[in-house]
Amino acid sequence: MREARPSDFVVVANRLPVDLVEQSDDGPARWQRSPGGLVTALEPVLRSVEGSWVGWTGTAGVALDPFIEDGLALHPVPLDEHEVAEYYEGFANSTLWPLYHDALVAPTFRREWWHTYQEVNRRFARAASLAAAQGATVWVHDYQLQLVPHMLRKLRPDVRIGFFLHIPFPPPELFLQLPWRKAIVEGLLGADLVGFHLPGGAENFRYLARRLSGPSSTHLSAGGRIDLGTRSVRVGAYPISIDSARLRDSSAEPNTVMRAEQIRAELGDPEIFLLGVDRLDYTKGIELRVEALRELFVEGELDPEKTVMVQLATPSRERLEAYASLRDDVEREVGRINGEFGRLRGPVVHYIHRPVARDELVAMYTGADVMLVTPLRDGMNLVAKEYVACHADGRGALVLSEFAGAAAELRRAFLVNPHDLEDVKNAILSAVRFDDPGLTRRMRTMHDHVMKHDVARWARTFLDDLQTA
Ligand code: GDG
Repeated sequence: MREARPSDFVVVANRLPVDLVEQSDDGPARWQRSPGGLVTALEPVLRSVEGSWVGWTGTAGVALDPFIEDGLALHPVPLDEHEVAEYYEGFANSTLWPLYHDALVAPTFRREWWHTYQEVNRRFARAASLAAAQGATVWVHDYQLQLVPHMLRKLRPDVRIGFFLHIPFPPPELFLQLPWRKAIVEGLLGADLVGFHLPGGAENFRYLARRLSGPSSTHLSAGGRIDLGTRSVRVGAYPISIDSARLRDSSAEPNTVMRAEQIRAELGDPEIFLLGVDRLDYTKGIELRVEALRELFVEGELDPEKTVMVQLATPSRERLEAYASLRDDVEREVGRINGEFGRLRGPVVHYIHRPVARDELVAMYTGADVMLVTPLRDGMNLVAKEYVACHADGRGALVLSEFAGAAAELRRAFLVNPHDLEDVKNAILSAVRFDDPGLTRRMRTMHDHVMKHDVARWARTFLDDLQTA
């Protein structure tokens, strides 16, 4: 069995791609793979070069030596309770997350959170420097670790560093509110390549780098690179995607098709089956789609006897006040619509506040007539792409917010301004005109796009550009 020795390719992310299932004093720790898109995308690369992954286990107070799990070298970074509260729940999720999502909830600026964020980033940088072999490639992910590129470069000038941001990079007027804006920009400029989902994010970053990192030493060169004098940083847009073929194939499996039909029957065989799938987060616009549906019932535009919506709302960041109060709001709205329009045989909105198994999720995607994706701001939104991948036959329709990164690619969706309730209502009505042959054409065009632009292509493009950066 291989040991966790320095690797030529290292991924650094807040979380390891495994969850700690059980740890007792006398027995060994047991792990379960958490197969997110990132792991799937990077798995071939990680395996071909015996790569490593640096990240937190997800449990406070667990300190473990590097170990191999299912052929992957994992380097756990320990966090104690206090650090989880200040680095993760505090600076990452109560300062950066709201600030980067249009300040939908007021960001909180606290100096002690910032200090802990720096300390934890330093720990990740040190762990990455130990995991990386001479001249290795290190790919750092997301808003929790924006200082790591600079810190790692100081420790290990020999490695090649990529950074990818999974959430939007905000416009300057918002970013400039951040008391530690200069340090964050300099943190990112430690990378050789900084990637965003959209050209707009890359543009925002270039502007801020020029403004905050000193006009004398920093200027833009022709290729959109940021020239720092001694070296240059490449900046670009790399829209993330999903394992499209795998989803398409599982949606076509007989078991999935059967389960999709069964779900429909369990829902009372509605004529219209609408679906929402989100982490329960205030960026996702869950309440507004329930509100739109309620108004369509009130106005008689849709028949509650023939319409059912399922909303999966996976629990998320539950210890934060903004999330607890969002849960109250959503549950009030769901209670209200069901109070007004539900029947003894069942509600009009089935609200599920639990994670659902992957197979069950795919069956829901496959069976739903309309997918509602209405975030107020979203870096990409993989749910939109997952739904489209499950509809090779052209059935189904997607209502998609203009403010999701996915809208830049899925132009044939029913695009809506989620702040405009009438717009959302009209889009839902267009999406349920099942006799319109245009619906099939729209879905097929989007399906083809998602099949071609999958997550493997995303990873390859980023890593190729990093090699030549
Ligand atoms: C961030 C950015 C960007 C959800 N509920 C269940 C479940 N899911 C899966 C979905 C999807 C994933 O979770 C959610 O991904 P999204 O992209 O929609 O949203 P975020 O979690 O906010 O992700 C986002 C992404 O990073 C990648 O860069 O697109 O903009 O915010 O894959 O299927 N999966 C299962 N059960 C559930 O109940 N199994």
